Amino acid sequence: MTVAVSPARLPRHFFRTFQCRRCYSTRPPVSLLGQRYAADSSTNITSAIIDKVGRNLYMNPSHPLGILQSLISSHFHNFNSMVGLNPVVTPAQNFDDLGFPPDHPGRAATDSYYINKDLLLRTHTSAHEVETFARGERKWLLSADVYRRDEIDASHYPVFHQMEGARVFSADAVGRAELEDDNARLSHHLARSNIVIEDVPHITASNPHQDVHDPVLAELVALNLKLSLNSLMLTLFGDRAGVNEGEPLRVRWIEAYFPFTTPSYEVEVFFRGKWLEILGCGVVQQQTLDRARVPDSISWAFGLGLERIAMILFSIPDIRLFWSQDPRFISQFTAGQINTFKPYSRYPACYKDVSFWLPHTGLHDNDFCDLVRDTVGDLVQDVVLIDSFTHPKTNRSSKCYRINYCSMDRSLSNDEANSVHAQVITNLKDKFGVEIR
Ligand code: FA5
Ligand code: MG
Repeated sequence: MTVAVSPARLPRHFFRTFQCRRCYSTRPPVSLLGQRYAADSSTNITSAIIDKVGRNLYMNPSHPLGILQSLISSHFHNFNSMVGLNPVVTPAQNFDDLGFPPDHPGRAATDSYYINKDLLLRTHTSAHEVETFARGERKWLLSADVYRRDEIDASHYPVFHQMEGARVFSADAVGRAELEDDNARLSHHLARSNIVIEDVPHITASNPHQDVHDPVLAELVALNLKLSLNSLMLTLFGDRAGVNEGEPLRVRWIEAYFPFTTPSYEVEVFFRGKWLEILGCGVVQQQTLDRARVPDSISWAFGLGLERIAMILFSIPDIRLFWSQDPRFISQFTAGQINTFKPYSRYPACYKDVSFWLPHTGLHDNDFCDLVRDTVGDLVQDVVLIDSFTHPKTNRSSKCYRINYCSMDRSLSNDEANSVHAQVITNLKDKFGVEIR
């Protein structure tokens, strides 16, 4: 039931949310990589994000992300390695073409950065699968910056980097022979190495092959995917001083689900007492190849997170450091070398809490985090929701977040932390109409 309420009867916080300047004024266009895009009511990209677009950290040969990108490219030396694709994509490229259902949470404004209703920053490198297959690439890698609205802590940053890889085989006797040869070669190489692999069956009722595929061929492709990635894990982590401390490398395969692959898997690596998710992968849904007009073929694909792997390999403790321009960070790395990062100092954490009554429309954690990031940049180390309740009588909801302000490269005075915190509170009131408690 919809009840018409005259504005005069609305509570003050409700009124403010809907009459804020951002909602009714014409929004300024968004400038990105020399292009201007019209903004609309879907626009939620912030200036903190716009500043990061075009930095291309992974293309710098002496940045840890660039060093890792080159190492992976040379492991897959006969794959065509692509870089530099524009991060602005359509929802069709990022979601529809890959079979994401219309109600998938990844599409929501709370999870993705929209430039306007027709364009967003890619949330994964898979957004370029169809166009790359359509160009006729059969063995390819694609490295790029990707963007997601997310929580704030040491392993989450709204911009990170992925590498997509894929290999296409012809779905006939020639493809089958190529697979059998390659699988034998890779198995032989892995059998001689110090690696412990926890596997899952390639194909199960809960992780099925596609009806259009010959089950024997699908099994060979899934095996080739697993062997290719186990071999990459060996190149990256095997026998590397300090990573395994003399223990064999442990890799674990897990059944997964992606709308654009089946069967699908995730790979985890055991590192310093914890299993870390490194990548997602699977046998490409035939509709992707059909859409790219690649007939009579079958393919595997993977997408890996460069920061996650680089944090392990270089012992980088905080994901913000990848963006640091401090010479004490940058000067520690050399093209072609993996060395252990030596932290130059630790600066004291400075915790500030903010408690408020939520606006009538609610407030998503990602909206809160994005506002903090946009207001204070990399001065925020992490944000934790420490309290949340609904008043039993008034039914109003309240949240309390604890923000840890801590710079990566200098000591922050309490006055400075107070002043940035005050700015966060002002912006919170202006943008979302919350009532501070
Ligand atoms: C994907 O993005 C899929 N496109 C991967 C894929 C490609 C599957 C091709 C099948 C075929 P996922 O959201 O799990 O999947 O991300 C892949 C990897 O990116 C993760 O394993 C992780 O290493 C990295 N990653 C994901 N979110 C973050 C984040 N917020 N910060 C840093 N790294 C992240
Ligand atoms: Mg995942």
